[in-house]
Amino acid sequence: MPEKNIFKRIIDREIEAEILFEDDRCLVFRDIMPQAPVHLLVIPKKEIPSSNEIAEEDAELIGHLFLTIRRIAEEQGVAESGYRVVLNCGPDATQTVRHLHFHLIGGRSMSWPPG
Ligand code: DGP
Repeated sequence: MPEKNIFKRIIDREIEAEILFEDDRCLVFRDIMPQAPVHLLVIPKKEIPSSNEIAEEDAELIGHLFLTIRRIAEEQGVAESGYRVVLNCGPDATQTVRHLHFHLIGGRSMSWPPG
């Protein structure tokens, strides 16, 4: 049996995380290494390793994740001030966890381009 990745273990409550929202399709929790006052991870419960593996059948799920991001951004008070949604895919983008996730980052001003 392949080893569960860390986010699957959070979904299955095998390791702790500060969970802000959950429904049947997704989970939102605080990043353990926050880069801003608001730094959340929005993940599907479905095990999709990266954006390279998103399938046609996942289109509605991805839309649901973005609607969740919009709602959580409002709840966190960053919808007006602004926030960044980051998806790291693969080694050049420093993806470290092979479970699709969107970083929702806000609460401070940011620069562009990213490092
Ligand atoms: P990346 O794969 O580079 O897009 O980033 C993965 C993020 O996941 C990174 O910002 C740190 C976070 N992270 C890694 N392990 C854990 C964990 O066990 N708990 C939580 N809450 N976050 C984690």
